[in-house]
Amino acid sequence: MDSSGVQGLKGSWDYVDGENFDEYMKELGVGWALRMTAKGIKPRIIISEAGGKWTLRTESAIKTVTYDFTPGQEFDETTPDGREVKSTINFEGNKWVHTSIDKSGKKSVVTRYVDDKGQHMIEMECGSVKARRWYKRAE
Ligand code: A9M
Repeated sequence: MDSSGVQGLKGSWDYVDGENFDEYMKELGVGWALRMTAKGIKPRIIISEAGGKWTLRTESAIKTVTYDFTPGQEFDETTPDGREVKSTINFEGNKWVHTSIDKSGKKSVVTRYVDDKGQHMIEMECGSVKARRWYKRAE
């Protein structure tokens, strides 16, 4: 398997830490109770691909959410907080760039890549707010 670039995101990842995620969720319009819940959990992300169709699954004790996509093709996504958005994921070099627009027109961009420590880095942007979370490969 070619494990360079985006291919290297395949597999299972456990949450390590993050910065500014609460502000990002606020900007998305996520309410207080769900933000508190989200802060308290350490999700596992599982990324797989079969025949060009990719799946990202986020597992936690509270809730598990999954989406399937083909790179470059718009799909309907339900976010972990239950909003319905139109999403497109493009692979750009070693980055996975996920752009979503919700029904009120609010846009968010989530970029994923394997960083120089071998961690799965997630950079999130909504309006002027930026946040990051990073995951390590699950044993
Ligand atoms: C992302 O994948 C970017 C999208 C994050 C959307 C944030 C909405 C959070 C709502 C929380 C709902 C609480 C239920 C728990 C569901 C488990 C999924 C947890 C995702 C935080 C996240 C990377 O590491 N960001």
